[in-house]
Amino acid sequence: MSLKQQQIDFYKSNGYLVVKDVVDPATLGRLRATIDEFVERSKQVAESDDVFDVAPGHSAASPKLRRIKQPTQQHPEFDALMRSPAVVDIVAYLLGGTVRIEHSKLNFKPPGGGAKIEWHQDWAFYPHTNDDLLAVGVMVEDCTPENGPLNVLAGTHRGPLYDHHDQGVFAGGIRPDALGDATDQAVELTAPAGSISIHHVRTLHASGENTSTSTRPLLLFAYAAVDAFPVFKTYDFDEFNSRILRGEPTVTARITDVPVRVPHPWPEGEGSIFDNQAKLSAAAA
Ligand SMILES: O=C(O)CCC(=O)C(=O)O
Repeated sequence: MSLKQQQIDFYKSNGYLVVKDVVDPATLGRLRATIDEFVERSKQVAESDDVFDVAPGHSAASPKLRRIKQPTQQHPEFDALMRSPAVVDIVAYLLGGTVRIEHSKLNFKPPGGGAKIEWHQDWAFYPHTNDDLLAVGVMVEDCTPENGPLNVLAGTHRGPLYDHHDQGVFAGGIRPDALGDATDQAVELTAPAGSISIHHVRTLHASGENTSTSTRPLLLFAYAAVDAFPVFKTYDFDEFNSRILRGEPTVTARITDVPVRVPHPWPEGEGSIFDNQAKLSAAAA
């Protein structure tokens, strides 16, 4: 799918974009069936593991699934969509032509609550030599004002990098009092199933509770330009290059004037964004 110049300009000045009708109904049907299988499987685990992030108290009788980790590595259906021209063509327009897979995740917000996500910038988790990185949110179900859609603050991709540490440890979120009334300007990214949202890696974003009666799944695909190299993180170089979808491997990093703080020291344990942010909220309360 191609993007109009107006959509590219909108993304460049606002740091986010919503595009409708990207994922066709047949693919959506298969995604939903695959997700249902994982939700069933998650009922068998007692605590978070390599595949599932579950909240404390999770059980088959009272499931509290928060995330499927790296879904593209768990099932070909997710992997095919992350590599599909329908999505990657759009990403290539916004990243300047080259595309490398960064990572994927599938977040759940169950009805009547669901884990709230505090304001944060993805850049705080994985700074690179330049900020040509973004995340695509695939709306597997409708995203409505009631079911905890992604909220963004327009234009913040060009602003400061906020402190995501709390008491000297990386906390994965910004203290709720740090943004003041700026969050009054939040834009809700709502759209029908099959749409995608796109947010720049430095755009401030968050999401609230799900007050609806059905689960909100959000499949997130993060991509980087090929010449954006991670800061203070090592990879197996062949594996790193094997994730290139557009462009050629390079050893030349493009370095631009970007603010960088490294996400260290990393908190003890799983490092789940949900648990870390919960500690942050408790500290700020
Ligand atoms: O699932 C959501 O609503 C937000 C997810 C998010 O921002 C994240 O996982 O980094």
